[in-house]
Amino acid sequence: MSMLSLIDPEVAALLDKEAARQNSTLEMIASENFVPPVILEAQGSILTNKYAEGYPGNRYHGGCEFIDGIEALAIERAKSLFGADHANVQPHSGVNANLGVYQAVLQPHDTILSMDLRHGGHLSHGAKASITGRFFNIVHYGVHPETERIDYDQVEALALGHRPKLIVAGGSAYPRVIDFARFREIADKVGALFMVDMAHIAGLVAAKVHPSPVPYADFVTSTTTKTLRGARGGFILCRKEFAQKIDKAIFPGTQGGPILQNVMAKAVTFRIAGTEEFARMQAQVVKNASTLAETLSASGYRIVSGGTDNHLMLVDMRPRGMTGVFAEETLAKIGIMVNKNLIPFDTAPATVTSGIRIGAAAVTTRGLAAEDMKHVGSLMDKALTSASDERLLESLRNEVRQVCLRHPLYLHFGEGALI
Ligand code: DSN
Repeated sequence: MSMLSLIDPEVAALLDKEAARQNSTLEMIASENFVPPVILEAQGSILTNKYAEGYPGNRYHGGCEFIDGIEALAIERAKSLFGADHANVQPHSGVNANLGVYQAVLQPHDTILSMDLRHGGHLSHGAKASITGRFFNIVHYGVHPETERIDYDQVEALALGHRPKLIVAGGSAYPRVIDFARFREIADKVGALFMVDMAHIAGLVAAKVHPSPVPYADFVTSTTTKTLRGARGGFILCRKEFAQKIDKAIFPGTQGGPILQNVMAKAVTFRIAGTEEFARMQAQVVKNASTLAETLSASGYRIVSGGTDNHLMLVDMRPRGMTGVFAEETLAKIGIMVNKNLIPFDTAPATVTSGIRIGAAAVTTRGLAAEDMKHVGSLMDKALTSASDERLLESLRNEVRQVCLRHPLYLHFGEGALI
């Protein structure tokens, strides 16, 4: 019997149910993944007992000699993995990392040029509902209506017209490679700073299956979750000249004490992300995503921008007469988890949407290969096509359970079982 079930059976029962849910469903929400057991161990460690405001060698609390060693390892590993001058590994999340950059180099009401959330950007890039949309003057670029790829000419025209202090690239629902060099050129033309939020693609970047933003950006922010498949938290990479400003912007600027068990798990995350097994898995993520996109496209679904270069795709459900919310709910009935998502130029409300976002990272961690993705694509299509046939849905749910049983979580981790 676990300690949790003895001390708090109510919470333990819910945790058991969540474990069963994770085990028996196919997780295809693009931002999710399954961390290696060692990350669970690190995040559940005694470091949660410690305060350590400040940075290695310069703390506001005593007793930090070992904590300093752990944070220094995380910093050095992040720098080495991504080839950066400086790393701050304390942001509690991706949003906190972005706030840290804004705090470091912007004043309230300064102009940020960033990707529209409705075209694949992120809330913390200035969406109205976010604090970032309230404190800064936000100008958005989007994708081209025909190619559905970032319209770099529009980015340039907006930059010339609005003279932003900061240009932001990256997002949470953009399936194509981003031309960081072009962004840098535009930023230089208008004297803007350039930040890339690589949270979704950080694992692909670490594995070199997506171009790195580090040589081009002044600041690169990220989470250590998603494709990087590690600790729950964020980090910032930056050029040497911004190191002090960034550190001050995180502590004391926007955060108090770091969550040290997560800082330790970040150190482990960066170590694992430098291995060949990790790189092979990331290449498989990209292959799995494109195989699924082709499978769905062959069944009459429209893949936004015609395909994917990374771990995710946006599927336009309209050619099959469906909405995003219908697709999300129907797929959940057979145990395939995706999220409804606005597609570029969507006329449906955000609560309905015309599309879904599908990611291949978590199922790849689980050990699914390209052939499995064809199978998953056909299960999806069958469910969506016959959504009112309860008996069919039940048999598809069983098929999904069988796939999950063949790839159990935390027993078999595909190639490189322990990491
Ligand atoms: N924006 C959330 C997502 O991509 O699902 C997480 O940052």
